[in-house]
Amino acid sequence: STSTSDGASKKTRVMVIGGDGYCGWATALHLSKKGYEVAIVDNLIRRLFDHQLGLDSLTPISSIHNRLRRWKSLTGKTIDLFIGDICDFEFLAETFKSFEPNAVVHFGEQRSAPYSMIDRSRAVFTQHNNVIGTLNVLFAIKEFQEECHLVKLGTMGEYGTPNIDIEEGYITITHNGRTDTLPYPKQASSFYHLSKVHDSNNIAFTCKAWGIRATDLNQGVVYGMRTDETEMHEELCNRFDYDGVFGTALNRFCVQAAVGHPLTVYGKGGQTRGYLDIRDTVQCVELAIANPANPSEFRVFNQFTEQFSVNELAALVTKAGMKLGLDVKTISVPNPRVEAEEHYYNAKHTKLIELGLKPHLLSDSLLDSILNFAIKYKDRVDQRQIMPSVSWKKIGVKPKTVTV
Ligand code: NAD
Ligand code: USQ
Repeated sequence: STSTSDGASKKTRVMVIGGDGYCGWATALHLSKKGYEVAIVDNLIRRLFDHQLGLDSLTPISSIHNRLRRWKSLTGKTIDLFIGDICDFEFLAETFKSFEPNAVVHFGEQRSAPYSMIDRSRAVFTQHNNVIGTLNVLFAIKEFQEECHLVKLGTMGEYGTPNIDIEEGYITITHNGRTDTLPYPKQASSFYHLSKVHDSNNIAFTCKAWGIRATDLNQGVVYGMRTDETEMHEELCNRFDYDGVFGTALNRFCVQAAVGHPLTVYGKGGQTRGYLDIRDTVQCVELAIANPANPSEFRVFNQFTEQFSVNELAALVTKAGMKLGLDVKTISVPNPRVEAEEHYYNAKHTKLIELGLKPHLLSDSLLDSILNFAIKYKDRVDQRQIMPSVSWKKIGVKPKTVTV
């Protein structure tokens, strides 16, 4: 019952795990709009992290219940909701038996590298939550829904920053006269990024051993706020993180520029990563679902559209801010992370383009729109949350207290 065209895709049932989060919410709405039957599975723990750490989204976000009621009243479309923890196998098994998904998109993990480096208990939580959650999804597919295609959110950070080109998942190596195509070497640099490596290994093994069909989307850093669906109504508004724990590079710089905080370049600023617009996240996930992996296939796509160094992003935001009359400064913050600050970076990203991805490249008008959004909500910004507070080297076993 999975299929590629918009019309026939109406039968495809997609479970979106982590569908209350930044990428998951935008994707759930996009898939619902496209005619897929969608169910969101989420334990809302991300909203709890915000409370625990004293953080908040730049944008006010409605409860998941109000979000789904608003979606129904605007479009007539129902999105099913299962509130629970995928680490609880009984819960996950019931959602599988009740919803019978043809595809599962798995966004439901603790996704912040700094959060995973706060203290021992957060490091352990991150790896437990992410690795056990994904294992449970694999067991649920095997037991209840063996044709179901797993679309798993991984990260470009699994590869690290090697001094050779990064391939999409696999590299062909000739060694002592023999040649093989092997998983691309992994060099993750936080307990969070490592959890994704562990997931990839578990998924690859179960594809081989059980015949699971899976796509690992090694996503780069996501930026942007609006998608066609989230901008339909303020109650559908997406979250937007700018704090030092959950905020990501470009989104943070736009908020910093809007409130007159200097842009926080860590160390030398040569750290280069793949980036993509959230409108391309939703497009990529739909393409992966519409073109499923074969049984036993462990498919890996590098999901980003352009590469930038942190210094390049700071320069782009400075220029866009000046056009809006903002006085944008940059400071070099001692790097709280352990990472290469000047390095070679050239990562392949052709497989999603081959499936039909039409990228939204970073443009002046997009920067302008994020900056204007940040200006609109600037009274909600807590400037004390901007500087980084988590150090890769100082992590210890003692529970870290949140100082106010
Ligand atoms: P997010 O924190 O906004 O959303 C994650 C959602 O998953 C939250 O709503 C949370 O409550 C839920 N969740 C976490 N653990 C769960 C569990 N055990 N059971 C049920 N629900 C659970 O994160 P995001 O930015 O939307 O990222 C989504 C995925 O995409 C993550 O896997 C992340 O690693 C990946 N990713 C994100 C980015 C980015 O820049 N945001 C970049 C690359 C990859
Ligand atoms: N950085 C700065 N200043 C800042 C914030 C970040 O210089 O204010 C630097 C970091 O040191 C790093 C780079 O920018 O070198 C990216 O950092 P980030 O916080 O934007 O992204 P990262 O920690 O890598 O994590 C984010 C998401 C994660 C996802 C990952 C994709 O939170 O879920 O997996 O992006 S990737 O980077 O490709 O691994």
